[in-house]
Formats: sequence, structure tokens, C-alpha cells
Amino acid sequence: MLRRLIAAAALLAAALTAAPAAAAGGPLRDLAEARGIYLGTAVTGDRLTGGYADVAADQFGSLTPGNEMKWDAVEPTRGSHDWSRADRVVAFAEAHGQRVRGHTLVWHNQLPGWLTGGTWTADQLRTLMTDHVTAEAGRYKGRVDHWDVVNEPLAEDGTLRRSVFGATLGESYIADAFRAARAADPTAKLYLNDYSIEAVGAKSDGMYDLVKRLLAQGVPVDGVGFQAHLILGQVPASLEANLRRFADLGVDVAITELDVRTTLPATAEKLDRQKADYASVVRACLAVTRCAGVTVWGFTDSDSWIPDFFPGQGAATLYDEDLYPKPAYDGIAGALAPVTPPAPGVCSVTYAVTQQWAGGYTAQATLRNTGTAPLDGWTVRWSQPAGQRVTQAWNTALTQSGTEVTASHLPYNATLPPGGSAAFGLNGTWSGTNPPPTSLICTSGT
Ligand code: 9MR
Repeated sequence: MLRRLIAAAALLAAALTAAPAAAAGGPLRDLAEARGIYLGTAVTGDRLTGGYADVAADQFGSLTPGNEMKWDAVEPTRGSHDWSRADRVVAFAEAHGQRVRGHTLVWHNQLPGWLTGGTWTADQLRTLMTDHVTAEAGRYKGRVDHWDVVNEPLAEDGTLRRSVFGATLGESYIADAFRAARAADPTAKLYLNDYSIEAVGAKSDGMYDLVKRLLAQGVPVDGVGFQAHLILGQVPASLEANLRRFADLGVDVAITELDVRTTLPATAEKLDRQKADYASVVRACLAVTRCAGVTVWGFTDSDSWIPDFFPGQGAATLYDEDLYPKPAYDGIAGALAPVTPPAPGVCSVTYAVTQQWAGGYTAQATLRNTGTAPLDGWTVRWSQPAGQRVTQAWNTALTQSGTEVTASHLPYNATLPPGGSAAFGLNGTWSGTNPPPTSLICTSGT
């Protein structure tokens, strides 16, 4: 509480001095949880003090150590582990009720010098790798929600990357790493993670086929992480469909390293575009049931890898260097805003026989949305107690059972704005008399 008050006071002070972008609701972690996903961030462990720590704790429901769990960080000397930096991030997360995405057990970068400088047979390398997975996943057993077990296994064309692991061990190293991770921590969700697989294309096709092969071999792959290091204005149109096709394989999906870089300087117009980009990635995740959450790769521009790796580019995160929320913050908050289902629309219906002849008739019904919210689907029911039979209907899906008639919307006239109406008609037969319907009612809903 105190932490929140201090953060609120800091934000207020910032508002008075520097007019930060208005933060539309929040904290983001609560908005996300209410929508059934987590919103996480990568952090730099030794920055977890002061305002940086406050924002990390207040706004994010999941932390990914940006570098602290990589092999070079945890085993700088062969056989001698240093868990201190990783421990610190995990302890911080636990103290603030946050999940941890473990990143990463097997990757071709940020390997210890003793490993890259050594000469290993395939068997030796395989054993080193599985021992490492066993040691690290075992150390954090039960405390890591998701592990990026293998990071960036693919080349740009979707084939196996010829990394030290791929080139020496072939694809089987992936299965071995996952099996070792499962044995060491049976409850963590185990992910394959890669970049440039957000759109449907050669690389994501390669990932798709790889996941399929691994699942067919019984390899315990629980999820696929889509890093999403994106360029301003280039959120792939196929992102949602791509996430969905992986989910349909029976794995979870997650956005794991989201940032949206731009050339500097970042103008108001660019930041507005960035806001839309962040929002659309979050919306894509929300739209796919098996999307577990979205992690941003650093939350402040002062803690982003972009300027170092792409000279002249930056401003890729949702807070500026002084920890003021940028429009991207509002974009995420807006996408995560609670969905308030519209109040059920209210409808009225009229029915009139428009033509009648010996044994037959035509009737017309008009349904109107008399409420203040859109009507999302409708059904009209009535009784025709004199034995009339409906023989044909248009602009509605109509069934009759005995004396009871049910007429429902079709896809094209399902939604009616307040005040809007839909008409449908029917032909029927009658004998004796053709009295008007009784119990004529309409109800809203699909
Ligand atoms: O954010 C990380 C940065 O601090 C490191 O210098 C860099 C070194 O490779 O790795 C960055 O994180 C990477 C992540 O581990 C895997 N996907 C790409 C990320 C950005 O390079």
C-alpha cells in the first residue's frame, strides 16, 4: 500500500512538472489478470530499487530476468554456479506476488566462455547441456511459471539454426532439453521461444512443423513464445491467426519479448502509432484463448536493448527514460480495459397478415430494438392456436412445432442498433379461421 502511495505521489509530482501521458486505468497487471492473461516485463535485476522497482512491482504480474538466468550468468566457471543475480529477481517477484518467466535454459548466445572456448564431442556437449538444464530448472523448481527451455532454435528460413547445439547435436537436442527440464521441474510450463515468428511465413511455418514433430514424439512442449521485437507500424496482420494455429496444435502461446522500435527522435505521431501497435498485440493475445500473456522486453526506454543493437533507433518501450508512461501505456491499458457486456437490448415486435386468400396467407413481422444498447441477436416466438402452418419464411430462420413458432435472426440481421429494426415474412396455410398470433414475444441474445 505504502509502495503504491509513494508511486502515486511520484506520478502526481511528475504530472505537475512534466505532463506525462495520461495513464488510462491500471495497474496493468490487474487489468490483465481480470481479462485472464498476465502482463509481464523483462527486468534488469540490479536496477530493482527506487522508482524502477515500484513500476516493475505495481504494473506487472510477471517478471522475466533479462540476462540473469542465462548460462553465462549462472555458471561463469565450469561446475561453479552463481545464482545470486537470478535469485534476486525471483525473490523480488515472489515478494510482490508476481510470476516468473525463466529465460533461458538453452540458447546459442550468452554462453559461458569455458563452453564456447572448449572442444566437445557431441556426447559431451549433450551431457553439458542436459546437466545445465537439470541444475537450473531444478534450482528454481516450483518457482518458475514458464521456462524458455530452448531459445531461438531456428534460422531465418525456418530450418534448424546451425548453432553450436543444432550443428553438433541436430534437432534431437531440443527434445533432450525439454525432457530434462520436465524431469527437473514437473510443474513449470515449458516453452520454445523465437523471434520473427509472429507472422505466418517461412520461419513460423518451420516452428509450426517443429512443434508438431516434437509433440508427435511425446516431447513435453507446453507452449510457444513469440518474442515480438517489432518495428513501428509493422504489427503483422496475421499475428492473431498465427497464434491461433499454434494453439490449435494443443500448446499454449505467449508474447514474450514485446517492444516496438522506431527511428529517433520519437515524435508525437510516432508515439501514437506505437500506442496502436502495442494495443493490437495485446488484443491479438486476448483473442486467442490459449494465449497465456504478454511480456514486454523492458518497460522503460532507459532499460531497452534497442539503442545498443540498432543505432539511431529506440523509444521502444511504454515508459520514457524518466519513468513517465508513454502513449503505449494507454494503448495497453485500453486493450486490457474490462469488457462490460452491453445491457441486454430490449425489443418489441409487430405482426400483421398482409395478404390472405382461401387456405393461404402472407404475414410480415417487424422487430425493433427499443433499448439503448445494441441488440446482439434476437428471437421472436408466438402461438398460432387455430392450426395455421408456416410453409415458407424469409429474412429469418423459422421453425414450427405444433402450434409454437420460433423465428430467429440470420447472420446479416442479427445486430440491431438502438432504434434499429428488422423485418421478416412468411407464407402459411389456414383453414376455418386465421386469427392473429397469441403470446407474441421477442427476446434478445444469440
Ligand atoms: O535484453 C538482453 C540484452 O540486455 C542483452 O545484451 C542481449 C544479449 O544477447 O540479450 C537481450 O535479450 C535478448 C533475449 O535474451 C532473447 N531474445 C532477444 C533479446 C534482445 O536481444
